[in-house]
Amino acid sequence: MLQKLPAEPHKTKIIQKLPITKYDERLANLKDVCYNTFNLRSDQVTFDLTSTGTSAMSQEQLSGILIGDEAYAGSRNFILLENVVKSILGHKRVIPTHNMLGARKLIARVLGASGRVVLTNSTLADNLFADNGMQHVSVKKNVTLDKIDPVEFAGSIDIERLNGAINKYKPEGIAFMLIETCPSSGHSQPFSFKNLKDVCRVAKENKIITILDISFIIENAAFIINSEDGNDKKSIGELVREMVREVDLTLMNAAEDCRSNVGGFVTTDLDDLADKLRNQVVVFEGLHTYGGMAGRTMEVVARGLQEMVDERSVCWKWSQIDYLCNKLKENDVPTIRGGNGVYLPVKDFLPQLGYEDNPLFVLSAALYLMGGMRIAIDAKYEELVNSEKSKTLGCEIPWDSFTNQHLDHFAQTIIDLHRRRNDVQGLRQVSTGDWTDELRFDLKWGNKPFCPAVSGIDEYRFEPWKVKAIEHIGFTDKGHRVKAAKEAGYNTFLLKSEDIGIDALTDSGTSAMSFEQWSKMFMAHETPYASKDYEEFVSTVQEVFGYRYVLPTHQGRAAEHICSQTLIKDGDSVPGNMYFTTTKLHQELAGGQFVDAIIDDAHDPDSTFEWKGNVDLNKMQDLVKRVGADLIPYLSFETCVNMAGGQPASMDNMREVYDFCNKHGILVLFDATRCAENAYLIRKKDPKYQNSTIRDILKEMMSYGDGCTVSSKKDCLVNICGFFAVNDRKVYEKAQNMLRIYEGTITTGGLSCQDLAAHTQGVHEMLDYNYIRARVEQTQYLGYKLIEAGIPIVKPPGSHAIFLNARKFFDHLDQDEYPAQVLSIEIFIEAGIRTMERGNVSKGRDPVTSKNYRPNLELVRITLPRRVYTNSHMDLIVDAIKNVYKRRHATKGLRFVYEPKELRFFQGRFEYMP
Ligand code: P61
Repeated sequence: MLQKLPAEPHKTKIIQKLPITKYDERLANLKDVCYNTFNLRSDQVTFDLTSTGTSAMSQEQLSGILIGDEAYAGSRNFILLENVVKSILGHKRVIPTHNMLGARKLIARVLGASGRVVLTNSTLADNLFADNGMQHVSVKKNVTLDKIDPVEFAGSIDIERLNGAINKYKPEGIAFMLIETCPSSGHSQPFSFKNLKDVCRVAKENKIITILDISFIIENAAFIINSEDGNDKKSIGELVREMVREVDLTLMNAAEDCRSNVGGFVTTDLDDLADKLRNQVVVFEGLHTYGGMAGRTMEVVARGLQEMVDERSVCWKWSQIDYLCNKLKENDVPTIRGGNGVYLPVKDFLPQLGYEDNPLFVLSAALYLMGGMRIAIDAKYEELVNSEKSKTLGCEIPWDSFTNQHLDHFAQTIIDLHRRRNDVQGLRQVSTGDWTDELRFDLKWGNKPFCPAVSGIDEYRFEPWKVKAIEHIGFTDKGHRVKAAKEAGYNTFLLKSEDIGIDALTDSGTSAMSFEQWSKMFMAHETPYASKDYEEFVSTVQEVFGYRYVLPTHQGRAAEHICSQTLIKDGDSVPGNMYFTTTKLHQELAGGQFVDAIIDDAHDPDSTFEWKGNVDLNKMQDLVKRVGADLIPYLSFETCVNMAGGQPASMDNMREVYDFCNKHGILVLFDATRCAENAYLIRKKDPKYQNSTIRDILKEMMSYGDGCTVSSKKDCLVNICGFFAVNDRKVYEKAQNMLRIYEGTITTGGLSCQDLAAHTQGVHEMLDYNYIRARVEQTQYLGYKLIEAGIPIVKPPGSHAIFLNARKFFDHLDQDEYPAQVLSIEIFIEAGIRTMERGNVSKGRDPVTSKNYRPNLELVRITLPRRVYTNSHMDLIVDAIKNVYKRRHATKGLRFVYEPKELRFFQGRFEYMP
């Protein structure tokens, strides 16, 4: 049996922004294309629900794009494809083609002949075969729509019909037999393995060539493993080979299960046939070693073929379709579960519409109008209406590109439409055409709305991006993790990333970049000197942050080094709203002393004050009184304070603090590392800003300061980079010198131009309201779920991380038994989730007394990378912590077995107390 997975067995590597539209725009778009969704432009469509060429690739596959050997003959990519076909499918010969039609064309030329028939389980005639004079004869088992679900193996061939057809047309009159895996013309229903064997036996007896269309072999195999007796112990890989062994040839649309955007091939062990097919390739496709595919496409296809039998990714697609299907069924929506998605029976869905109302097109247009989804209808019209395909509309789910939040949106749209189905009116055809893409419609009743607007449907609650590339994540069993934890000395910093499932150690440099960022990187011109990329970097930061002078640095601490050395002199005091390790260190290295000026609430994990990042003006006043404003070069004002739990400061506080500092000649320098998150929380919590853009809020925030340091590895959505920006020319000039000495040229800060280009795009993306909402709300989602489960956390939930209160969690442990360290390792052992200790271990020992500092906050930080994990992963984290909480009193403390003097949390090793 395939295992049900609660969350993706991968993380997101690259995202692409989804075009998001409003009801009125969609209505206008529909009118423009005469209600035929095929003709909507991709930038008008939020969700293209076709699996063809739309799946996310693995990062290994994607990198294949750069490994194309574009040799005309005998390329390395082709050799790889041959080898992978041998190992995955078991066939020794492969004939590459530009896509599925290319493969069918070769077959038609080699095996077809005018007047012969094609016996098949497809109900839709193949236009290419028809064009070559062949007749389509469906011998599929007859199963009525209401009987398909659960698993009737309705894609099987009816042996009696098959024998009847062979008798009628005689083996000589039959070109070949084509068996499609989960045919889309039959609601993506599988055939059984037994049926495949029976059919191939009959074909062999009659000397009829058998061809298996393996475009959806994984879905078909998954059905067999899950529902056909005697197959539940097989792996997907085994079954795929066994299925292929039954037939003479396979043909593949590589834009489906291979998860390429394009490409195809034919495989066989029959040398004669292979040679004939190769001879046709040169006529129609290209050369026999590339077949009309770019070398890079062959690489992507080969890697995709190799990966397609990966059990966990199959389990995830299976779980996702079950998830969507169950949601619909629970809400009484007529639904058929297909291998490749869910299929909506049109008659049951819109019973009031007759054939002349074009209900299939109505349903497609209505789903676009209601939820921005496109399920285009792409066929020869005459053939379509005579096939089973016209009876359902298939919402195909591509591999890995949508999250369960997207699926929730699909379900909600379909459910809402179904509830209001009686208000939906028909479409009348206003132009004829042979092909569905040519058809045009108008409303049947011109004055009545086509289908109702649903209030709230435009309030999107899903990630405003789709997944373009994924990275597989380590999955291990508990036994393995117990061993790994021991080997790592019970320190999460010492764990290997391959042992980690969900890595919530940090949000620093761990973001998924967008395709747009990658494309900007590729367009950069490398130089250590002045460049366009540098100029754009500077002008974007100037425009967004509002400061006059900008210096790129390789990351945050480099900016802090320069800023501190430029502004602080020996004996200065530097107030800040809570310390951060690197910030404080650089202040001290420059001769300053850090003074905590955050409000007291920030130190109380149970205070639910919503601006726990605020600076306490009384503390500032006291400091000025105590040391004098002359010895305070600047206030370091952090946005969404990391160590306080990702807590924001209010706009009012920023304004008041700036006024105060101005009066005393003290500069305000923001640590604007998490400034977009702070801006979002201002918009959310302060009614004065609820209609403002993130860009405007951020600009106003920064106007209450004289400059900033930023680690761009957080909000700016890059894996590396930082900057220092100021208004004062003298400070800038001094800082430039530091940059030249310590970092790189003044125009790169030691970065590549690619990094600068990715940053420019990242800054624009962080200001996108839909993005930043999804980002912060994911953290909030995790926080409130934990609170609901009674888990003690720092309240209120912040922006980038949730902090568990380990002291309360393990109330039976003394702080010198390092409860936060215990909790972080227990969460790893429970579910492979990596978090960070922020308590007694991190704080260290008092050098005078040698005693642990025993800080007030004994916390574990669960930090969420941006755009990387989904809410399904969040649910997994919650479940894991709940389990650790249940057994908390049986959990023992830790003690050091190796304790470094400096920053002991990084390298320290522990053992459990006896
Ligand atoms: C983090 F355990 N933060 O949160 P750099 N300012 C602020 C930060 O959060 C920050 C930096 C400056 C990290 C990485 C980290 O002891 C640690 O680009 C508000 O990392 O140089 C970094 O920016 C420094 C984690 C840093 C640590 C130091 O995970």
